[in-house]
Formats: sequence, structure tokens, C-alpha cells
Amino acid sequence: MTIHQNLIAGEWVGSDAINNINPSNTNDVVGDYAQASAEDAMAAIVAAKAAFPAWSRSGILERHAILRKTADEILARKDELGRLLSREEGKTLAEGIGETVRASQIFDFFAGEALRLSGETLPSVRPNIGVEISREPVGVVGIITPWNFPIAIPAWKIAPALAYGNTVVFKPAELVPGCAHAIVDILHRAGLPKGVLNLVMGKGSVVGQAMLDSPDVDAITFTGSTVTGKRVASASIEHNRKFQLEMGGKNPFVILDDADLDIAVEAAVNSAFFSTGQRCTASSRLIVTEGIHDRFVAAMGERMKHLVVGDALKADTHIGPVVDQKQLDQDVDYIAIGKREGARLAFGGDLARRDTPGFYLQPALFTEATNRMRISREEIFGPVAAVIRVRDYDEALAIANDTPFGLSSGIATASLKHATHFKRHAEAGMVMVNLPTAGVDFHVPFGGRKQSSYGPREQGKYASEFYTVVKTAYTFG
Ligand code: UN1
Repeated sequence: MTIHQNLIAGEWVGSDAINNINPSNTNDVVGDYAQASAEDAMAAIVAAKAAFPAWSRSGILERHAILRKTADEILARKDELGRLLSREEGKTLAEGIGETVRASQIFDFFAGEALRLSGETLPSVRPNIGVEISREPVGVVGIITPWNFPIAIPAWKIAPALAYGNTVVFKPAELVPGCAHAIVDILHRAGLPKGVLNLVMGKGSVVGQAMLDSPDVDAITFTGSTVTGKRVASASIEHNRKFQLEMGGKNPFVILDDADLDIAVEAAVNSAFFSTGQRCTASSRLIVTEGIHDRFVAAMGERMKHLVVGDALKADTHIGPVVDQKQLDQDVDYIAIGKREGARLAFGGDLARRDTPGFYLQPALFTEATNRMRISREEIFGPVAAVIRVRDYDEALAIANDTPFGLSSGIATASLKHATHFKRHAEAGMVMVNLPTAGVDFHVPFGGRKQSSYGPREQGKYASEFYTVVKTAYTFG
């Protein structure tokens, strides 16, 4: 099999490779992908640093054209890339293709942003002096991405980094090198000068660590686990480096007595189980007021009967496999923990067998859970959710906010009063009314509060806050 190599200083390099395995069928090898060493990572950083002066001063039309071309190619190849995504990550083909389209839209958006760079001019408080405020690129940006959005998250970090004139060292998650390699290949062929974008696939402990340790990485943007995020933070403080973290969630979805039951059930099923629950925006706490509780639980059970768990590439599959054995073990452990803690496993939660060996788990719904249980406090990152019964809206809001995390917070209600109050008082970066907690637009800010996030928002025009630094210039005369 040919080896998909790393891109360092404009050259495809690397011979030491690992298999990329399909979680729907562990006999299926998606491809062989090179593993970068610490030296490779260092070479990539040197290349990115060398490429920075010219790229940071490159014309905005050149950046626009490269990002546009990338958006067009991704869109033209959406079926093929979406299939690759689903094959290596395990989300359904519809989700894989949808995410690929989203990646194209993100490149398209930031192609436009490159043309919309702007600043401010204003008078000084002193006579005959003018002040200009401009945004400049930060330098070498290290990009570390998770496995659960193999193309969208790389896109929403790489596109703004390049649009605003930074150079990049990109380390994708080990489980999903395929999409990462594909978009770097597209950007490279779209005409990026050598060294502007470097791909270093490999282990976090080797490649990621080399990036954290380098004084020449000026900024790091990271999406992944809270534990690794803290490591990125402390290593970055050491170097006085700019950093941005997107980490866990334990997102609440509140269902009030006056909710439209169909909307509530659809949004809850989507939030909790789509993409196999492997989204930091997923909801695993369904907080339900007592007047609708029993009807909601019954309707969820009915809806869950029709959820088909299976091979991600099969057309009738609703829920693909869990990403790997380690994640599956974690999900199964949490199901056992929930039972031990006294929650009632009302539906699902069994391992499922299919024609091919894969990590199949029937979505699990607990009832009679409390917000103190570990299944309500810790991020499981799988298709496991718990219903917490509450008296009224006030208790629902208090429980929704009683969590160390603060990414996304949802409510199903027909009441304008409660929806308005919830939007104001939910302690989260994103609030969803009569919508799933997951599934966000690409042109507006994304990010959370409390332990979920650190630093400026991602996506939309707010991305410039991370990928640029502000300069204030004074001129006399
Ligand atoms: C979405 O819900 O559409 O890792 C995006 C995650 C998030 C992305 C969620 N960073 O799940």
C-alpha cells in the first residue's frame, strides 16, 4: 500500500507508517499514514518560521484564491471525502458528507475574510497626531485537532490561520489522518508556497509535545480533551505563547412541560446520539420537568427503537460505531457506573453485533438520574444520556448550570418567557432554543465558558481575535 506522507517544507516525506482502521470493520485498512518524529515536527516548525515573513506580507488576493480553490475542490469531491471521513471516523455517510460540505463552506468564508481585513483610524487625544489600529498575523500557528470532526475542525483552524497571514504546523488526531492528509494535499496543490502549511501526523506525546516545547510556535489552537488542554495551557504560558482551547462539555438540554413533544424528542435524540454522541456539543443531560417527564421518556423509547446502529457507510444506518476500542470501553464503563449509582438504564446500552467486526453500541438512555451522579458530571463522549427529573423551570435552569462545563445549553419550550430567560441565564457559550445542542453554523462564533474553553472564540469573523495581533501606530504630522 502507498504511504500517505507528511508535508514538511513543501516536500512529502516519511516512511514509518501506521494503519488507519475503519471502526465499522476493523478488517478494513483505510490506508497507511506516515508517523512524524520529534525531529520531523521540529523541521516543520523551522519551515513554517522561514515561510512566515513572505506569507505574512502576501497579497490578500493570493490568499483568497488559494482558499477559494480549496473550497471548490472539497465541494467537488464531497462524496469521496465524506466517504473517507465516515470510513475512518465512523459517523454516518450523511454526516460525513455534511461535514465535508461544511469544511468547504468554511474555506469559502475565510477566502472572503482575507479580502475583508480591516482596521481603524482615529484621532489621537493629542493634536496633530493620528492613530491607526491594524491587525497583523501572529506567526507560526500550531494546530492540534481531535478525531471527532476530521475535516471541519481542521478547516476552521487552518482556513483562518492562512487567511490572516500565519504559517501552520498541523497535527491531526492519530485516528483520522485521512481527511487531514486530503485537505493538506488540496491546499498544497492550490498553490501554497512551501513551508506555509506543514502536516505532521503522529503521536501527541511525540509530535504534539515537540510543538508545545518549541519557542518558535507563536500560537497553539487545540480542540480535544480537558487533560491535554491543560498541558497545552501550561506549556504555552511557559513560552508566553498565545493559546486557544476547546475542550469538554456536559451540555444540558432542558425539556419543559409546554414543549412540543416531537421537537423535544427529535432535538434530544440528535443531541444525545447522532454522530454516536461523540461531539463536545452533544447533550448527555436531559433535564425534564415532571408534567412532561413520562410522556417524554416513553416517546424517547419509541424513537430509539427505530434508530439503526450499523456500518457507517450503509445507507440505512442512523448511528455509526464508536470510534475505537478504548472509547467503547469508556462508554461501557460509564453505563456500568450509571447503574451502580442507582440510575435506571431504561433503553439500549448493549453492545451490538453486525456482519463486520466493529465497535457497535446501542444508544443508552438512563432515567431516574440525579445531577450529582458521575454520569451527569463527567463527559462520556459516547451515545449515553441521562434523564434528570425536575419540578419546574427554576430547578431546571439551576441544574443546567450546575456543571463545571459551559459549551452549549439547550431548551425545548413554547414559552417566550422561559426561552428569553434561558438565553440570558444559561452559563454557556452557545444557547439553543427548540434545537439540538450540537450542529452549529460556520459563520458565527463557536466556543464555551468555564472548563469548556479558553481564549477567543473560533469561527466567523471572531476568529481574527486569535489569529491576529493588534498593532496601534501613532503618526505625527
Ligand atoms: C457541532 O456541534 O456542529 O468537538 C460542532 C466538537 C466540537 C464541534 C461541534 N468542537 O464536538
